[in-house]
Amino acid sequence: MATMQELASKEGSFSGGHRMCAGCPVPIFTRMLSRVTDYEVVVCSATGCLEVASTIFPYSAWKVPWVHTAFENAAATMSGVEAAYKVLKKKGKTDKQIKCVAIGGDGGTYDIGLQSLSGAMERGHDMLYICYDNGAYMNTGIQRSSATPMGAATTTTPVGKESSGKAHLKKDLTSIMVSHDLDYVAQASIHNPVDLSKKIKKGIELDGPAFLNILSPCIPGWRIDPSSSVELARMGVETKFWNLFEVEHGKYTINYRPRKDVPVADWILAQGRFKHLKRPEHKHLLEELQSQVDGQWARLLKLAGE
Ligand SMILES: Cc1ncc(C[n+]2csc(CCOP(=O)(O)OP(=O)(O)O)c2C)c(N)n1
Ligand code: SF4
Ligand SMILES: [Mg+2]
Repeated sequence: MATMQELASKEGSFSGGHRMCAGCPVPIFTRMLSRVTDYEVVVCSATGCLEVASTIFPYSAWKVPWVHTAFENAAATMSGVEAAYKVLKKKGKTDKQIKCVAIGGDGGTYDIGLQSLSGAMERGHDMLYICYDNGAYMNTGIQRSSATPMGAATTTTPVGKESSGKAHLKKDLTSIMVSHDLDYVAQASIHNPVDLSKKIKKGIELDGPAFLNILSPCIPGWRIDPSSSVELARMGVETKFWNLFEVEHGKYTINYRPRKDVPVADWILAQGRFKHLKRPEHKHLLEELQSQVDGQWARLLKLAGE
């Protein structure tokens, strides 16, 4: 694997001048796609912030071939691209070395695109599917998704007399993808470019289906300062809310172990979407979130055979 300096000197797959919010961390990984590999990549994005803000007609921030698809079917669209490439290769009509990458937000992946993703992975298409998980339907005004953490305020889980934010637990999509017995499943975070770039490279270059779930803080959705997105991703990992691991045909490897036990409340209370949890009547929610995080880490250690 090249050093970060070497990677940074290669042409990125994504340019500046896009219209993501200032401080949005999504371009950190979209730039890497062409840098981590010598394959040519074809990218497809489901509707969501990335698609809307990177391809406002007649402009495009993409420097690689890119396909727009509907909200619910990025994986199905990329299945077609991959199948067409295979046929062209078989017929000798191309000698290019191409790899396929489909990208969706959490709404487009955990929720509406899940059947499309599951089908493409089960059929074994040679593609990397990347979910950037910012924990809500951000592009349409911050509605809750099944990836929204419990207790978060969104426009469809507002905080008031009757509600303390989202009442349900975050879906564990990464485990659902592991149960597809894929060649590669991993969790990464935008604050750790070394780990992130290795995982993107692995997922792109292996010959088979791969899934990567990336924690991506959102400035308006998390109600945070534009300068803090990388720090909040780091805190998400340090508090074990979001663990960095990879799974190859069921074999788990933990890629990062926080050195200290940092309470999940430190991460939660640094975000405006959870500010109501500072009130004493919501103490039990913080305790519940901590016990979920503890249980999640204990389960991961067990799965990794420790
Ligand atoms: C079938 C359908 N329903 C609803 C929409 C409206 N829509 C477009 S993007 C979006 C939210 C996307 O959320 P997510 O996938 O999490 O990406 P983010 O905006 O957070 O980047 C919604 C609801 C749509 N385009 N198509
Ligand atoms: S709303 Fe959130 S995910 Fe969308 S561009 Fe802004 S910071 Fe990025
Ligand atoms: Mg989202």
